[in-house]
Amino acid sequence: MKLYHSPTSPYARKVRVVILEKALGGFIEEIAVDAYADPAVLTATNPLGKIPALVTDEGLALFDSPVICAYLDAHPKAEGPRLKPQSGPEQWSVARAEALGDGMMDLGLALQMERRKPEGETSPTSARRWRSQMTRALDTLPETLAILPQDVTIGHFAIACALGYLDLRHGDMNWRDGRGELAGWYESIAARPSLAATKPN
Ligand SMILES: N[C@@H](CCC(=O)N[C@@H](CS)C(=O)NCC(=O)O)C(=O)O
Repeated sequence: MKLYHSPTSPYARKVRVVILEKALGGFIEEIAVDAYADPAVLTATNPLGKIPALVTDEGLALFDSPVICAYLDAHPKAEGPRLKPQSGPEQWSVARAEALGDGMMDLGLALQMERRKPEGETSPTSARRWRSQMTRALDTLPETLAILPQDVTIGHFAIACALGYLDLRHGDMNWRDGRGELAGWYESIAARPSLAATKPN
């Protein structure tokens, strides 16, 4: 398999965490690309031109990190317990947590892209709205985490990768302020080898 990624993409980090958690590293070649330069190898794989994108051994190109994570979680060579529960109420609390983490990545990325825009093309109104959506999402994380299963899931990892992206790009948001419990949770999950090995710098 081949994974197109970038070391700073939070979505790609989530996939790389799953690869490590499921001991699939030996079966996947990780290829770093700059998605914003539209390299032919990426656009031929993902017409949307986004990373992460995975090419399976059968030659099927998969994209959108939740799809890739689900594929890897169910891979016949994957080790360890499923990161996406397949039934019961946990199936939906985990799916919801992954969607929330991914949505926070979307907001963080939109804010970062906004910064790169030339003067005159930015929208302070949109940026304000994205920041307030991010604050609201951060404030609901304790209750989101409280209904997740005890064992780690893709929901835990999506949220951890979203918080890691805030540390990387949006330190000025000071997300830990007034959120001691969440900061403590993050500190402990960030120490897992899969998250430590994929920490962007
Ligand atoms: N929903 C997608 C989002 C992927 C995404 O937006 N990746 C960014 C990098 S962090 C990208 O490739 N952007 C390139 C572009 O939008 O042109 C996922 O979960 O994989």
